[in-house]
Amino acid sequence: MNITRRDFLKIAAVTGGAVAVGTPAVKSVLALGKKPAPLPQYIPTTCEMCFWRCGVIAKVIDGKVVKLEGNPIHPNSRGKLCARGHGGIGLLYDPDRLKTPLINTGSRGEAKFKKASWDEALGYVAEKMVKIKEKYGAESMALLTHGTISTYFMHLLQAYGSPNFAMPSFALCRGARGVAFELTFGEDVGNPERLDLQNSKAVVLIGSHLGENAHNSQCQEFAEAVGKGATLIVLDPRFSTAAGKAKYWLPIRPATDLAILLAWINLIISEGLYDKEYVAKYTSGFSELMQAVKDYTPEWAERETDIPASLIVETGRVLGKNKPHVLIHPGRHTAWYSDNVQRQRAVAILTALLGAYGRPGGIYLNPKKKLEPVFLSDEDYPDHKPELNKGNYPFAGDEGITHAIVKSTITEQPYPIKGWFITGCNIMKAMPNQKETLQAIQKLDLLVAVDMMPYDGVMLADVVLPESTYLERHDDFFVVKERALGISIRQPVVQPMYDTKPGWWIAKELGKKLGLEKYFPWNTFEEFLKKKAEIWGINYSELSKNGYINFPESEKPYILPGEDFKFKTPSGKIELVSKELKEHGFDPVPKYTKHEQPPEGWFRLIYGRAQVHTFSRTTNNPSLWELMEENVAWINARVAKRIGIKNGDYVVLINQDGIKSNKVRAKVTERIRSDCIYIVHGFGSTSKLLKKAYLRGADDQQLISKYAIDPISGSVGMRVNFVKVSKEV
Ligand SMILES: Nc1nc2c(c(=O)[nH]1)N[C@H]1C(S)=C(S)[C@@H](COP(=O)(O)OP(=O)(O)OC[C@H]3O[C@@H](n4cnc5c(=O)[nH]c(N)nc54)[C@H](O)[C@@H]3O)O[C@H]1N2
Ligand SMILES: Nc1nc2c(c(=O)[nH]1)N[C@H]1C(S)=C(S)[C@@H](COP(=O)(O)OP(=O)(O)OC[C@H]3O[C@@H](n4cnc5c(=O)[nH]c(N)nc54)[C@H](O)[C@@H]3O)O[C@H]1N2
Ligand code: SF4
Ligand SMILES: [Mo]
Repeated sequence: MNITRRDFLKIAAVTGGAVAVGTPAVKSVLALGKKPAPLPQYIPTTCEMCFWRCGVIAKVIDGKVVKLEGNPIHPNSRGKLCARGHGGIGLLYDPDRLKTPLINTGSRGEAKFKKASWDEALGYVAEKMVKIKEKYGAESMALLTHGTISTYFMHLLQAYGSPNFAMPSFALCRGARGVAFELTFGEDVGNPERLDLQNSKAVVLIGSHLGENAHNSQCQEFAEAVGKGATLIVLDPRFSTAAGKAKYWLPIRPATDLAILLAWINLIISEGLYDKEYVAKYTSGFSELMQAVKDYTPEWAERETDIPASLIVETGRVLGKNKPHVLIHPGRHTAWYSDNVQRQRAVAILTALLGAYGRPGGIYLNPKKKLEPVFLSDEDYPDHKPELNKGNYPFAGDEGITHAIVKSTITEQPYPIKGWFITGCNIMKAMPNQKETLQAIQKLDLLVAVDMMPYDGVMLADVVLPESTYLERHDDFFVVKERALGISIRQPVVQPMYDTKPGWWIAKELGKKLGLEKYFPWNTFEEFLKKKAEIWGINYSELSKNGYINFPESEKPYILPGEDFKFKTPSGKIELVSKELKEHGFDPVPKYTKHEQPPEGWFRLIYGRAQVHTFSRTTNNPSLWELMEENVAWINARVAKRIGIKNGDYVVLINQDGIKSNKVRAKVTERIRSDCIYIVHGFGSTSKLLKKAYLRGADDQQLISKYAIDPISGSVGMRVNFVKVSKEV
């Protein structure tokens, strides 16, 4: 069902307290002595099945969630949810959920769990944390975290005295893009990305497999752009869902995208196809850029990328012709090779040349309004030793670098790390080189996991603390920058099941046991939210009733014609040539780097998303598992014939380090190049507590035993592993 705005107003009226008990109809049923059917309630909240964070309306009957729908007034959902969003019910009622705190009674990672009370489990953790602080210093506790829960545990960790946290969202996801866009435009493109797809006349997808990557409103706008006839150019070694909609599918040789980007930049400059006025007014470094790219001809790019020069020219001209209404998708998962920032810089430079930043159909601007930060407490954090979570990467982001934490734990340099919290992050699936992760955890005195499900990382913990799902808890407000600034609320739609607790409660109670109660000066999280709403001048009950409110006056999506617009770079201009990179000894204009290609008989392992799953976290979800029980290995049809593999055969993948995957079915297809094998990320769980996901499909991470590092940002290159395929016997 698609709820219209009018329907929603009706729904809001029902949830707003006008529940129909006592109406004549109900009375007459009562008079007959029959129990009235319970009336549904419609409660708005925010999805956490992925990080797009759509507005959800939960239909609840008799304390049970029966349906989840998209909130029509929320710009990320626009009345619709993706399959995973609907699948939130599967998470809530998954029988394999963590139900009580657990303590491992075996050796590290043995998962010999005994049930514990909250008091016992938190007491155990606090005692170990006190010992770590006494012996090594508070900085020796680290946090690997992802999602909303991060807020509370980063706060707790800093109150305790450690700055050492890291999230996969930087080095393993969109960090390189953020750095590249900040260096060029002075700001990242945001999360959700500020893409004006609905007005694009040409769209370039470099990887970005929209449709399989199912970020809700982005996919809706993408479909709108395609429906309105935008020319779609897809660079992907695999014929992705998006490639199926494209006018140009360029099956690029993996690891060579920078070549085509540089050739397009060169072509657009040399043929005068760039936006001359925009470039003159808003950019710096144009002549230096022109010199630096002049040898990157389409013929040279053809040799690198396997894409005919004539097609590179034709598509480059499409971009020039449609400027400025062109969206070169800035990507999201950009942790590909060792030159991620430079590849993303080329995307940013091309966007600038086409005059597409701050223009219709390109990347729209941040809303004008800013909300003052409201912290969980006014207390200052204690002083601490210098952080080690950024490694030695000059442009590492504030979200930290996961592999810097892992390396320091192993080497004890610059100082030892002796405790890890893992909250909302599956360390065995998110981070490459599982052997390294396992080596690191053996050095720890304490490993605590806060999760909802016994996924692989949780099984390694000494103490497991079960969090309530997003449908059972309050969380901090979400500030949405979707054209206008808005705020989305998360609130419980049902009471927490089992002996689970919200993340804020767990952090606060542990804080109390550590003598840090002054950092949690509120009793319930709703009390804090109400205070925050008051400071921000928001009507809390309206927000709670509708799920989302916005500030329409904050919308200023485009640079006005002739406007004296200042970018947030040191020069106030778009930096085609990056002074900051130069100062740090890096190329100020991207230079092409050649990456190793697979030797004869080997294939590059590439990976991506399935429309109905989120990373590893939904593989056991009963509703979504039904839609896709395991992943498959895409193998080129000619290759499969040569090595005697038929569609549907079980195969195993073996990587350059001799690591053998779990068995996985072959998908024999013309829709992938012959030099790579593709699997959907997140499968092949080794947790026996997951009745559905256990050993279903192959785990890409297991095969990613090698990774490259981008020296600029610390962003990881995960597509540098080669595999062989053999039939499972
Ligand atoms: N359904 C669903 N949607 C999601 C998520 C999810 O888990 N499930 N996760 C969300 C998150 S956090 C992220 S970061 C994004 C990730 O999604 P994207 O940002 O779209 O990820 P990419 O790595 O860009 O895209 C994967 C595609 O890259 C192709 N590819 C592999 N190697 C190369 C190469 O060398 N060059 C080119 N041009 N293409 C290549 C693969 O064939 C695949 O089609 O998805 C988001 N959306
Ligand atoms: N090989 C490979 N590695 C990758 C990627 C890839 O495509 N291939 N993708 C990368 C990208 S783009 C990203 S963003 C990261 C994602 O990395 P992660 O976010 O770590 O992804 P998941 O594997 O889904 O693990 C999430 C864990 O958090 C738990 N969880 C989910 N929601 C909640 C919650 O509300 N509360 C609590 N307490 N726990 C929760 C889940 O049960 C699960 O155990 O992985 C990165 N790593
Ligand atoms: S895109 Fe889907 S899973 Fe992600 S927040 Fe929206 S509905 Fe939930
Ligand atoms: Mo990501």
